[in-house]
Amino acid sequence: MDAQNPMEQWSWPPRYDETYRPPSGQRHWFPRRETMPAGERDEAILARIREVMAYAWDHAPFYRRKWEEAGIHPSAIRDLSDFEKVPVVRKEELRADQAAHEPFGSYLAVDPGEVKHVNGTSGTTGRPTAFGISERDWRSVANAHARVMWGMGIRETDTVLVASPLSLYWGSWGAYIGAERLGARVFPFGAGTPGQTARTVMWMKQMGVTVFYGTPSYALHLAEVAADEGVDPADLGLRKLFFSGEPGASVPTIRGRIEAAFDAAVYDSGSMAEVSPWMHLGAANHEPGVFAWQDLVYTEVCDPVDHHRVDYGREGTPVYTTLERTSQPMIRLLSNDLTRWEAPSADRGRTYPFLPQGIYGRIDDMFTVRGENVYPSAIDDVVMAAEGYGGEHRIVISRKSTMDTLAVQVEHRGVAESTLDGWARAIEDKLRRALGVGAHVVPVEYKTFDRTEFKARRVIDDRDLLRRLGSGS
Ligand code: 8LE
Repeated sequence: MDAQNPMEQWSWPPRYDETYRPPSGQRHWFPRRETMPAGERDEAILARIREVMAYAWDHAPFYRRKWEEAGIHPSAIRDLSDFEKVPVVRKEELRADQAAHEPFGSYLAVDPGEVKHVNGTSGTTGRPTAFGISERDWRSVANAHARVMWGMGIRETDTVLVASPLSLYWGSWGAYIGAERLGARVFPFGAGTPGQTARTVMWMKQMGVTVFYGTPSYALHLAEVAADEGVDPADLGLRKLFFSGEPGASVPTIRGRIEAAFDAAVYDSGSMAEVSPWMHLGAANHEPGVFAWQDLVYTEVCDPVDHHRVDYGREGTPVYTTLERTSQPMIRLLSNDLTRWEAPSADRGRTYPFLPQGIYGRIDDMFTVRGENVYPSAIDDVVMAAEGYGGEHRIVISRKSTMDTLAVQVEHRGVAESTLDGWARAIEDKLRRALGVGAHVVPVEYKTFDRTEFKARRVIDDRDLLRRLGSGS
């Protein structure tokens, strides 16, 4: 342990020794930071939050305006409960602020000349948001990601395939620079162009790829394409796959399908691009779920209405604060995702709060059918476990008179025509038990639906259509 630096390279602004790498057999990149008593770490985090807030107050007019309006000054934050009073930042606010202060918004806290990398939201509708990243932040993210990937057991001897779009998407670049910093070989194949997936399979074999990064949906699609090409995905030689971007790696059925297809270990990861290092959620030993690496991005699982932390054991929405970003610091960014958190426990090998089911959905994607809240990922979990599941499905919510109904169109493969009805009824039974509401299962032919190379969109909400036409309620 470095006596000058009791938390191992913990400073503001962040500064990392770029030559550092632990011995290969060591489990933790920074053992002290990752295993110290959570309470002690929280004290350091509180001091850091005050520094980050003071920095934002001085350098980012967006935050000063917002906090002045709320009557909050950084010096008033005396404990982590005080911090809960700091108003959350919504993505719409960032978008509006960028529109008013082109191109990076008034939450840019460095001189525009210091912005050396631009990424952005990849959404096709609405105004995109630009991420202006300084060289210092780029390096902080690389160091953080190398550290989390190290925790997944990725080593310098690995070849890491980046199999999500290498364009504006921060996810791909974050994985790239993390793997590079770790000293691994990086193979930026990307994803999303026609015919690319079959070529990926070929190149994976040739390059001896050992680690895959992408979305869970894409890994399943890749397995399907490999099989179509006559290659058993388990023979591709992968040791590990790690994911971000959508639920899946902590959804037991999806996780199990990926593990079985590739005969490799699966790790969940991810939060939001705005709070890169997004990989602040790392892996637990071969179990679903993720850690909240609080010393990188301080995560509060909050009540979605009052934005105060919920107790451990409860469900809420993550609110994120970057502790190592200087160019566009995010201070209490509201995710509107859903998760449940558990208290830190030394038994898990890292003393971070733990999210046993990962992030299981977005509040906006949750729908209510006959009074029950339903998450698409809960439906995925049931449907994908069915023997004879063909690889894709669609969830259709529609409105009959005043009642919402739920139907799931499920591809089948290898199910005898005469038994299809029973097959569908059996899935309906399982859905009823898992969701608490009935759903109508409609079997459809294998490959009816398009596969995605990025994030899946499986929900078709007919009620939206009704609303748009003005005939819904
Ligand atoms: C469940 C984290 C990153 C860069 O991979 C990403 O996807 O960031 P992006 O594009 O800003 O999208 C963030 C949203 O994707 C989150 O709010 C959440 O709804 C979803 N998401 C990302 N990672 C996960 C996830 N949902 N599990 C994940 N591991």
